[in-house]
Amino acid sequence: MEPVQTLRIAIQKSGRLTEKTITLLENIGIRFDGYKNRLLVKALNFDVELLLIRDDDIPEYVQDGICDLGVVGANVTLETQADITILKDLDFGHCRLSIASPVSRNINSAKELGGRRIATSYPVLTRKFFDSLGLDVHIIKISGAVEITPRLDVADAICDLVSTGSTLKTNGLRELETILQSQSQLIRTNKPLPQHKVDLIEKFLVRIEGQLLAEN
Ligand code: PRT
Ligand code: ZN
Repeated sequence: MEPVQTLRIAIQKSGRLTEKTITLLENIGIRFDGYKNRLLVKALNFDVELLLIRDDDIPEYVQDGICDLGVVGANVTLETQADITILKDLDFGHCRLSIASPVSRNINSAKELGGRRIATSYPVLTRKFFDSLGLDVHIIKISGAVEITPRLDVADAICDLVSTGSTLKTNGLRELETILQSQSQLIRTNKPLPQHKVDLIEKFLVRIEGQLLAEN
């Protein structure tokens, strides 16, 4: 089979990172002719294409070399434990992964949660954090609406992403501890790439660095 030569970049199909990612790529000079409701989009002016997928799948697609580059939150890359290289922090999609518990429960520290039930979409990172405290907890993996689980008595505390903190507040939860600071990153496959892709990635990196400097 002929090797694929077009530089393929995995980005989030539809979510918080999508628009900012497209804007960044356009700001460094890559032109696209519409990307909504499409899975694979070719650039008009470079030998580049975008694969639009769920953010959770991006690190593994890059790890496996299905895509050469990806734009995804550090929270997702670390949770999937993918073997990739981080090329650049992109300074958007900032958030933190935090432990929170109901205000009504009078828990003041994550250290008080040994033996308790913790609901999260980030079981790997949550387990690592409690292991580092030497605490055993029951981790309940939930894919969405984690913040409601203490009220339903499904969990005693949660580990979830926070940006403004208003979701926690609305749900009567108090942030106890941040276990990870996250932002979007440009990641690269560790699989060997042909020289023209290496050169193109280098060129884009220089432009991204210039763009980030200009924004700050
Ligand atoms: O469909 P797909 O799987 O691609 O999308 P998704 O629903 O998994 O992800 P999406 O689009 O919600 O988020 C994509 C990425 O944005 C995350 O992986 C983070 O890297 C980043 N990000 C930045 C956030 C937030 N800020 C954020 N606030 N992701 C989620 N949230 C949620 C959080 O889970 C909680 O429900 O927003 C709520 C808290 O927000 P505040 O402002 O009330 O604190
Ligand atoms: Zn997701």
